[in-house]
Amino acid sequence: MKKIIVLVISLSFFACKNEQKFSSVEARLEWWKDARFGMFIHWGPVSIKGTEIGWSRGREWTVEEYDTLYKQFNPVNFDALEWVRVAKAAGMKYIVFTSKHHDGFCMWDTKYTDYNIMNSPFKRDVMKELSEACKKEGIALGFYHSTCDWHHPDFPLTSPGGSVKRESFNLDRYTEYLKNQSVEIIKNYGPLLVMWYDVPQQFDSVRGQGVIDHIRKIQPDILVNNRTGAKGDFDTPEQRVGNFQNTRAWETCMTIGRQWAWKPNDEVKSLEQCLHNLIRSAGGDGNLLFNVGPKPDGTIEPLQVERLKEMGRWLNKYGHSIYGTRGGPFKPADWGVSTRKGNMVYLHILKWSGESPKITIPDIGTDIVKATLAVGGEVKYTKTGDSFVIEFDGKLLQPVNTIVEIEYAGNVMNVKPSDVISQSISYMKGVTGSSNQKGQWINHQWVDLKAINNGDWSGSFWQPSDDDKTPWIEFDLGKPEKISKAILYESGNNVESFELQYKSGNEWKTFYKGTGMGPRAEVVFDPVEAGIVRLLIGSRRGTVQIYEVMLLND
Ligand code: FHN
Repeated sequence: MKKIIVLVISLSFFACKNEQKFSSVEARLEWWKDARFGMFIHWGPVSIKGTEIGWSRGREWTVEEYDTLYKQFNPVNFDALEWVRVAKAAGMKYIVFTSKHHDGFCMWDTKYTDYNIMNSPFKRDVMKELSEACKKEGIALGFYHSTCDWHHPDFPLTSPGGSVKRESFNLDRYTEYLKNQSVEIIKNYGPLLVMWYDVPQQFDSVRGQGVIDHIRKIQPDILVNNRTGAKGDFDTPEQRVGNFQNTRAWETCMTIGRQWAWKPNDEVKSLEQCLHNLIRSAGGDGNLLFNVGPKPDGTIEPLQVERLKEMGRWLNKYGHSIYGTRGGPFKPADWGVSTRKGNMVYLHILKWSGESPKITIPDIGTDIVKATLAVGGEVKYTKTGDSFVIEFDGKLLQPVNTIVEIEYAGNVMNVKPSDVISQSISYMKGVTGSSNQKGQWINHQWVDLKAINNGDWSGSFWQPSDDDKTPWIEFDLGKPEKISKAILYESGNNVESFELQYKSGNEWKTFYKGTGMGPRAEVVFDPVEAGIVRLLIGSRRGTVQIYEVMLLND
């Protein structure tokens, strides 16, 4: 009964709030943080071709071919209400739609250029219809509006990718154009949750802040992200879950498939990957803006709709541990994350290797009153020194996420976030490698050396360069540690042989030889005590991509 009342209040809280004016940016930011989960929509005439929006201009297609696609754009099955209802069914509280991407095409009835949807065969203002549908369904709305514009004659850079400098341009006049259209959008379809700018080529912080100050004259409480050239209100990690940060707001933006705009047969993330990205974002004190790319006829891929509805069904049951929470008080570990609200802390156990979970959490200075599993079932908690050990029967572990609900005697919202012990000794420890030192996106996935031990075993990965003859990655455990098991997560199955070695003096001693790795290789070996351990890749049948290496003492 209590949960239903909470659900009704929260739904009405989110519903009535989205159109209202907030007393300040801070107040609207608190609403946005409570919402935690939004839908990103990348759409435009390029969806006819199924190639990437903006970037395929002057790459897969000539500028002429790309810029005339709108003459064929006629998404007759477009139904704004259907989109909004899919977002709602997914448990999303807001939508951010591409009003204009880097290709400069405008998806609304703008008076500032003819290069807009009203001059396509479709002749309908999809942003007007989306705004009405959001108001009807109580979903907040914002727009993605590209800061750069490779189509506009006044913007200094053009395609491909802004890599070509125009002979003549006028950045100040272009900035006026950007400001004018931003105001037009807010006046036409607002009040809005956010203006989500992107790729601020040529825009420094002064010019960017000028845009923010200008639109705040029209809507003082509007949120603006960090991609105008200026700092804005929140950070935007892309295609990876942001690190724990509760001193400044952040929102991970990520594709449910691989590409931002529609791509035929685009690979859709598993339900586990989708929910883990949301839960890990919330545990890091951030939001998730999850992207769909509608088809050229205006519908969203059925598989993506189904996946989103599956997320919504999970949130119907466990949304209280996400919505209205803040990250912590325990920082992310390799077994999962924590969220908090009032005097409640939710431990989200996303992965546990071994039998029954045994998790040590610091004493946070207020007593534990009760600890239970969200699915029901006893949780034992034992005070040991300045910590509590949380234990329950491994049979109660749930697929995707097992939530331990801890009720404390006092409010826990101002407790300083603290690290907790991870299962893996190598988690977040110092790493060096033979190649792929710096972070980059490969095929829309975040590829970074540090991805090898960041607790993300299905999103970001380490990829040694193909010309690297003997790829290795080395973990500095900080001090000698006893290890007897390793779990290795590979994307695909290209590793044919590998060795685990530890440093003894100036020598490397092999303590395990593997023949193949694959999605999850759990290997045990005679315990070794070591401070420096490395994974050496031997023969391989193609590009090596490794999500995670866990070193454990089981
Ligand atoms: O280039 C864009 C890309 O197409 C997409 O819009 C993402 C979304 O955040 N942002 C840029 C890449 O950083």
